[in-house]
Amino acid sequence: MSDAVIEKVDNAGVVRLTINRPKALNALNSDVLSALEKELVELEQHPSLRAVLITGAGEKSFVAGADIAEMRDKTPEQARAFAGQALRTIKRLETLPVPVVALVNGFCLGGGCELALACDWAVASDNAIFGQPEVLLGVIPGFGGTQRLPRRVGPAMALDLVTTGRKIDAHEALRIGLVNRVMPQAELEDYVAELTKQLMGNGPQSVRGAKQAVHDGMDQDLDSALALETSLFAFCFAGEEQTEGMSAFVEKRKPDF
Ligand code: DAK
Repeated sequence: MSDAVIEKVDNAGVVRLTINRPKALNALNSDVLSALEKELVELEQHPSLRAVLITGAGEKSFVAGADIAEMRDKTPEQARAFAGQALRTIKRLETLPVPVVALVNGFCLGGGCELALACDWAVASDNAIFGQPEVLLGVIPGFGGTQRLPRRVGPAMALDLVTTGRKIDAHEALRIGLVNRVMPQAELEDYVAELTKQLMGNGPQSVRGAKQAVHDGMDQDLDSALALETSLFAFCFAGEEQTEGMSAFVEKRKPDF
């Protein structure tokens, strides 16, 4: 395993992870997944984490999928273990307690699309291409695509994508709700910097609580989810953030979180 497959930059609690295999269009092999999981385990313990950005090295690709050459000769048992490693890693990314933003700067296919689906935000460059082309390779999505894609875009469009394997451009991805924004590639970084600034200006505990309410509530029936929201809402009143936020409003000043 090599740390060279993931670059990490920590800027005041905003951590940027870059998958760094540009020659293979940042395809996910076991080394990349192990390195990514190692970083995520560390981030779970980060004392002042505020947001995580994840992207692919270069201007051509976010992640072009799981590594096909590595997968080709796997037995069913090995395939199960590989999928298990990927699912565990992607779940760690999804359940980080802070917003996770995917900067989708090009190809976002197969396992790459499944990685982006586990992020809270996806901001795509206008040259980005999305798809779940696994059926063209004689398999189905194995990193959560058949489950997270219908939850994100609805079952009809998910079935369209996973059964045809067709690729869609960034604008169609935006239209179906797969991504939050599409930006000209030259403006992607500036937009994400602005987004990060906006997130950092909000109460850190309330941002975490809002994320937790959405994520945990989605897996529950409505009444249970509403009860969860009430608990998390009430919990906000136990800390200093709510006092500062509401006092700032009343005193007509900016809150200092
Ligand atoms: N894996 C390995 N290498 C890849 C790759 C990939 N997914 N995608 C690209 N590369 C490599 C190419 O082989 C090439 O390497 P060299 O020949 O230079 O050594 C280099 O990246 C540049 O790619 P191209 O020369 O092909 O570049 P183009 O611009 O011409 O084409 C492309 C770009 C993205 C359209 C094309 O590379 C492409 O179609 N790539 C494959 C995309 C794809 O099919 N992705 C989905 C992979 S399957 C599981 C079940 C399923 C899965 C996983 C687990 N279990 C149950 C265990 C499946 C997951 C997938 O993601």
